[in-house]
Amino acid sequence: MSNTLINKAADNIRILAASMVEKAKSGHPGGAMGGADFMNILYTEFLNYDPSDMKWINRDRFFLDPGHMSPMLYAQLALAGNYSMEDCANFRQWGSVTPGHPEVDVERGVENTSGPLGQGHVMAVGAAIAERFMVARFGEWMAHKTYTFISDGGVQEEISQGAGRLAGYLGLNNLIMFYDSNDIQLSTETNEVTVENTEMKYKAWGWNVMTINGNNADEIRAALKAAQTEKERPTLIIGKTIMGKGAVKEDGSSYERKCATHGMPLGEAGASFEKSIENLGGDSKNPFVIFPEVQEMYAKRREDLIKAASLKKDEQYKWETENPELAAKLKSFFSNEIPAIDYSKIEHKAGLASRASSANVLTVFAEQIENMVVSSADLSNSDKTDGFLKKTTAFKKGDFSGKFLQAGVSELTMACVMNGMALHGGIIAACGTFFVFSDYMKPAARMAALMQLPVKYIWTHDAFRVGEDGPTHQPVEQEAQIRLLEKLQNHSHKNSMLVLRPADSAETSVAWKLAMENIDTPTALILSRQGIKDLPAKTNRYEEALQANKGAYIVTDSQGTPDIILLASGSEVSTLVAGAELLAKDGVKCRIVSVPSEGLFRSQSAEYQQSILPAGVKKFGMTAGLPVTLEGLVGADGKVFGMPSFGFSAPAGVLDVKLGYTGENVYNQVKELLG
Ligand SMILES: Cc1ncc(C[n+]2csc(CCOP(=O)(O)OP(=O)(O)O)c2C)c(N)n1
Repeated sequence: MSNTLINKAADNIRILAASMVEKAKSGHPGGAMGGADFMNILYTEFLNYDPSDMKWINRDRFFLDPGHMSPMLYAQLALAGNYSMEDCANFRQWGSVTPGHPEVDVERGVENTSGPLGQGHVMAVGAAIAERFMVARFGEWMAHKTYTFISDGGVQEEISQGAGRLAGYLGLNNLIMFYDSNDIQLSTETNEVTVENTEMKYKAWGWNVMTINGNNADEIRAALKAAQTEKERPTLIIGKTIMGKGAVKEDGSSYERKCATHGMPLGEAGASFEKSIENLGGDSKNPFVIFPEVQEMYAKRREDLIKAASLKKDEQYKWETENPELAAKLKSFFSNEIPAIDYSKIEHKAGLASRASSANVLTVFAEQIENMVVSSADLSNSDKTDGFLKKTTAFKKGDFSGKFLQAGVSELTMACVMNGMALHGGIIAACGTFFVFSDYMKPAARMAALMQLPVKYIWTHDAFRVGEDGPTHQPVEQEAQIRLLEKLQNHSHKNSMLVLRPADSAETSVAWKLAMENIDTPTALILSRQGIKDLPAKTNRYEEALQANKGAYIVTDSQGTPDIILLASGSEVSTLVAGAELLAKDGVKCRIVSVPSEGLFRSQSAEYQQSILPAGVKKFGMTAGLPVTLEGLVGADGKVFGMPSFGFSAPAGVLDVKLGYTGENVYNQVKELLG
């Protein structure tokens, strides 16, 4: 293909990107202008997808890491026919399909939401793992590549360490990452913050690394070709690129390689917008244009892609006819079907820790759900995801026949990888660690919530009862923090996360049931380390625990109107039961309410909420988290007994007594409240 035309198309991307930012009066033109050459070659010569069926499961994936380079992606996808010139002109405007940072929109070719640097390329690692998982089950005909684009910021983010290590360890030769190395970042040049030899770093992790001129079409093409043939390792193409390529000042002199063009319109940054557009061959009065010859080239590419995809699909149909059972399985993997598990049949011994009852459920999942992948950040025997692992094997280079990912000690990487698997599709993704380390995962959990990905978090060791490990390991404020995502709505007007802290084994089975049924948002399960006395059952504890699907329900009730309603989540519910026994001896009528999810409870009808927590009856809440965790539910005339401080290192039983998490203290607190 003629490089004159190719370079003209890249200039077209530069023109559109710079014009979007100029018109919006905000955004990031410089990086986009430098990265345009790679994007253009990737989309015209390498990326396989079906423009007439953007959700085709076997498409190559492209994950952008630096979301601030959205103008580059939109301009690229505009050439490919997925955005109109009007869409480009409406960049960053209310209601436009071209938001400031890309928001997942597969129909238009946006595979992931990006913005927090570092996360995008880790999602690509997750997608690449998902692809290997599928190929291991259905065959090489399903193979596709996962491309990702990273910038200096993404390489500097700590999370890239986890992704680099994992992709190297797993030998993800299907992963090809382009590093837009323009040596410029937001407030400094890279040499003011690092002397790193990035090439050596990735080589040390087992990557295939090439360094090229990232603005040279032939070099990009050659590097991508070489990457296609790599059999053992993920590939990193370090493309040395020119920030603000093509930008000039009023007098026509170069305004390339300037920090200023990173994050503001060219005109504001010190360049001349008009002269730059003209320098790139555009019309500054009418810049939102695709050159006819570029349009023609992309139209041809579109046709070729549709033809190639149709041949691949023929291959798929042939395979489906020859393998009807596997074909049905493949369809079910990608259909978001809720696995048919009989949760009532899952047996738990009496008095289990909820992490242990979770392990019982996970064992059944491992046996019955073929497309569930569970991961742990090196705590599988503590967070009890080993209940799953013991029925399968962990992924390793060349062997993706199992269903477990040993993520190593890298919680944020793990959470991002799970997002990538969920985005790829075909996989039910779950991951575990200690609840206190949810802090390390929060940025990815937030992105899962924003992208509405049904990732499941298994957060164990839910309170100070981790005991001797001390305050570093004792979550206090974490529950209040994560429940804020239950209050934050996603763009589908639903709670952006479901957070469940089950009170005993039966409720843990139910919590897992709810988690699996929730295919619209992420779900967090907050589980205990210590054994919990099972809650009293009227007839069948599991059947009664099913009421957890309303977020809160009555575990035991008084005859007639209660004097007090006791409410809690998790293991504190059983402490309330002990307290209520003492109160009953004094004739105090108690209702006990388990609230595994305040968010879910508040989504119920006002009548239901009123029937469980009626106004006019005093309420006492107990939580091992901050009091604020329950304050919204007990109301102004109620009281919450919670943890007002960091925890302490001591045996769990001692802490219960010292900190007041006993039936006796429930008795005392309630007596005081009732006056
Ligand atoms: C986690 C995170 N921290 C900070 C930022 C703010 N930020 C956006 S772009 C940027 C600089 C990135 O530089 P580089 O990746 O080299 O992009 P370029 O200058 O080439 O456009 C920063 C600090 C962010 N988006 N994400």
